[in-house]
Amino acid sequence: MDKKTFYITTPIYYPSDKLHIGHSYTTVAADAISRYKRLKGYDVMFLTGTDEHGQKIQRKAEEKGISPKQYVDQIVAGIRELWKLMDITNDRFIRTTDEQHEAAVQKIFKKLYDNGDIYKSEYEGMYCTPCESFWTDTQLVNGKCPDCGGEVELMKEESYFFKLSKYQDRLIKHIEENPEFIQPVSRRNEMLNNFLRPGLEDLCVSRTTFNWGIPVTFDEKHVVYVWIDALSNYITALGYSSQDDSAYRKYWPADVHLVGKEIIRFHTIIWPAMLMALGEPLPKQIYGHGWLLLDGGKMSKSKGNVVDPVILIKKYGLDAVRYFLLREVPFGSDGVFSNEALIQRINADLANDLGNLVSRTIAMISKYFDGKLPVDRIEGEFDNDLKEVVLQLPQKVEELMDKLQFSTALTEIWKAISRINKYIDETMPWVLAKSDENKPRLAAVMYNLAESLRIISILIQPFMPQTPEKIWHQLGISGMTEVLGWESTKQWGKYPQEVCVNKGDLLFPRIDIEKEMEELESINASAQKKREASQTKEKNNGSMKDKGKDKNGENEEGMITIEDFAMLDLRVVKVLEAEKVEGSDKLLKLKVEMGGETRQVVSGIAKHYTPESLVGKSLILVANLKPAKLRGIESQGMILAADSGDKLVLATLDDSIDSGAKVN
Ligand code: ME8
Repeated sequence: MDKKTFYITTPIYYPSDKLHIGHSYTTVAADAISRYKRLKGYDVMFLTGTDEHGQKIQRKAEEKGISPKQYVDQIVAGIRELWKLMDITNDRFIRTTDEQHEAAVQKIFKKLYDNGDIYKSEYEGMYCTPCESFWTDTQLVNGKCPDCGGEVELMKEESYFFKLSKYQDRLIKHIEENPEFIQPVSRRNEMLNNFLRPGLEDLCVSRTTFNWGIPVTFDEKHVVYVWIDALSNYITALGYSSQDDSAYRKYWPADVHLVGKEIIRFHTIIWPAMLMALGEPLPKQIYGHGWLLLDGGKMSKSKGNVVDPVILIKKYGLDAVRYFLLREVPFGSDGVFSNEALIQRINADLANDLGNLVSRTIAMISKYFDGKLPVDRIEGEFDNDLKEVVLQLPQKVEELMDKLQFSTALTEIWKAISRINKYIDETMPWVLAKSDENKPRLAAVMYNLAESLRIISILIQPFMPQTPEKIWHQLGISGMTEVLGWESTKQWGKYPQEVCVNKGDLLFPRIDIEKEMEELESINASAQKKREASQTKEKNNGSMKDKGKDKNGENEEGMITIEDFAMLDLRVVKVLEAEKVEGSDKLLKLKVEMGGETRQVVSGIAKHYTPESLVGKSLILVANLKPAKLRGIESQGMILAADSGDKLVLATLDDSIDSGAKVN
């Protein structure tokens, strides 16, 4: 019989080199569910990826003087590294710059157009670029974006529109008839009351003021609105509308789209309406989780606590970080992240409750029985109660995992761990060990502890991918698949007779909280310094981003060596021609002469210099900068300028030096 399938997605991430622990929240949760479903025997498809188009990315790349593709490539590589470090078991990683995705989005757009669900008109209204969202005047809060509180811009342009309003009634009906469709319930009510019932307006789904996006095939000056592009990933990743759509046929509709609460609106209104228009089935559930906040508000790498996932994992281990994320906050609600809370959880739950239980059990079996339990065992008081608690656990965990209640599932597991610890106090093995007569009873107590740990170690696998194997090694059952399957947790007595335990390292060493907080503070202070140094450096010279690193890739306080500097080929150039770049108020296209050679350079100086004022000027060019395309125009180098606040002045030279001369 074919296995049952389970398709789960995270949102696709905006490329950001400042990923903090909050960003990993959705992905770690999706990973826990995927692991759980695989353990239950499902054929799982777990999708994540990156959302790489849009004006925001184009602007960032322009600021850095590189092409958008160059910009996203380096960041996406970092995101993939992070997921590897976090042991994320995604089956697919989609990039919206993948050719297959782009082609499929073009087909989707065309199909919607051909069916009359997309039409051409003119857009005039407010747009928030950081959120890539359109807002009506009534939705703005004090004239600002209601999501991020940032400035919005007035946009007026010829655009294509999607007939979102046409789907309003069908959407309301679907949401009302399918209580599981939007979870948790509070988000469902919010969507119905705040957005759907007041009425939907048609959605502007193309842009002409920038070009870093997927072109509309039948009207090439338009690019597809990023959210139409991004949402489509959930089906294009499965081969929708491509030659091989077998994965689509196998896994769609998705079982769960896991998303942060701020983007639930896109997923529960725009996305289902698009699918209705395409005539495709709707996902079974969209789950909007809460945010991890810092005391002072939304998380950011530059505020008080150390929130860099790489540092946290290096210091405390992956499983501790994952445990914290999934345990600390009930899934669905907001919660506060702090380094102190993380350390307290590690000390109390991991070092004390679980870690101690494992090391005490192994130490006692080693001491009293030389590592191997005898067959001769006598059951006694407390045993039945312990077994009952441990054996009821798998079903409780399953019920909670099926509802994505990670935190409660872990709470239940830790309740059982407390019960097991209490069993040691009740049975007092150290007293039993005093007389040989009690050996069979002592053996039973030890067996029950080992067996309880076998069951616990299997159940924590979805949350903590590394610890179970360590426990199995210590229990002497590593690799014994017949006693390590998920279903084997429902049966008592599977811990094998013939094995020998192995003493191992402490699973979670206790942390001295005061010392640790001091260390974290100093890490934070030096990270802040580095950030400031690199911001200044980036501002002065966008292309220097990766230079100045020592052998370990670390930046020594933003310093570079003379060899690093010598890598730059700085040359005097003379401006021959200058003109504005169409559609951009920032960029100028220059033709410059460099010792007999001519070069074309695109430079972000249009707000500070008129094209005419530049002709004849001697400037400095970074001549060996890899060519990049800005607004589709190749730039062969970068002109040096100084900026301070709103002011920008080009580095100019007098005419006494020939063009082509080297600047040292
Ligand atoms: O929204 N706490 O991408 P994104 C919890 N590209 N979750 C957080 C968080 C925090 N402090 N910060 C971020 C996008 N997240 C779009 C999605 S999908 C078709 C397009 C979560 O990189 C956030 O809620 O801004 C979201 O689920 C994920 O990180 C990616 O956010």
